[in-house]
Amino acid sequence: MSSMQLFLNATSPYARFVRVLGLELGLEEQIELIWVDPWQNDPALLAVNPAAKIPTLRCASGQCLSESLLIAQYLQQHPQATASAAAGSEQDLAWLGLGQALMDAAFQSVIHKKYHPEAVKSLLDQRRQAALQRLLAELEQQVDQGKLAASAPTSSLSAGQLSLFVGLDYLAFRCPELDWPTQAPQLAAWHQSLAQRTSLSSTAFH
Ligand SMILES: N[C@@H](CCC(=O)N[C@@H](CS)C(=O)NCC(=O)O)C(=O)O
Repeated sequence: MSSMQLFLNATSPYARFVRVLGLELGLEEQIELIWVDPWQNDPALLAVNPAAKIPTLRCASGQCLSESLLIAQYLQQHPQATASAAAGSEQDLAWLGLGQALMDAAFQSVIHKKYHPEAVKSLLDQRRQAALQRLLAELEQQVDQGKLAASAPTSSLSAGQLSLFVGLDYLAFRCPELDWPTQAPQLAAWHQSLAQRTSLSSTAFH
């Protein structure tokens, strides 16, 4: 029986990252998925998170956790987690930060455009676009230098690598006009090499 509940929707990069990490940690049976709409003040979500944000994780104790990176830390320390996706190296923390930054820049510009179409050319929007360009350039360089390398389908991926994959996938999903694979072809090859992994293919955005 599931001991935890993950509140999520099908389009949040933060929620998908947590869900994928749970799968990679072998916690699938422990996590019940509760689908909610965070933009509609869903009562089920408000009952576990006054900020009405996903992801939110209700632990077996009833304690409710928010913020994807904190939930990730909790899952990695879960007694039933397999050690494989455990993180904590400096490199992995750095990737987690870059993955979160990709999600933040993409999500904020998308949501801003949706709710304030008149402000699309705002200074904030320009800053997010510039950040996305620099993030892509940095990651392309990391692949070029062999820091970020394709791994065998059976080998474990770190939380940071999962976060990068999800952030890039979100960028392709919500900002197709950016065509990031053309701008960062080696990074695109790295991304493509992971796409068939079950935890990633079974959680694709829709
Ligand atoms: N920093 C948070 C971001 C979570 C977040 O912004 N989630 C969005 C969905 S992608 C949300 O629930 N938004 C609802 C709202 O802001 O009212 C995390 O890492 O979990």
